[in-house]
Amino acid sequence: MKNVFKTIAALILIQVAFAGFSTVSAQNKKSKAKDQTETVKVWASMTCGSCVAKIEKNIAFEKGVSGLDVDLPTKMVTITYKPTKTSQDKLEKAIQKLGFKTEVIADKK
Ligand code: 9UX
Repeated sequence: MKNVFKTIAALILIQVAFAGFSTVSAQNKKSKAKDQTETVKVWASMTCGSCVAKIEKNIAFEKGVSGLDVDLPTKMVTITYKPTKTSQDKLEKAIQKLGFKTEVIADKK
């Protein structure tokens, strides 16, 4: 009879452990989706170092931006962002608002 209780206790423990594991998995999936990032390349009509600084100082603090690279020779602004927080369109418009002409450059495949 004692063994029956032991078995039941063991089954309950397994059940609790599995429920906990499922919860952790679900949370991992959720946070992964939330941390998901995308990259967009935007050509911007930058002509001097101050243009670069202007973009760096402003776009880096745009909502949803997690990474930024500004290259003057190629006039390319490469932005890593969270698509849950912002969009290519919003980021391009944010650059235009600083006074630049822009063009989103599609990735070569
Ligand atoms: Mo340089 Mo750019 O004199 O927005 S700052 S051209």
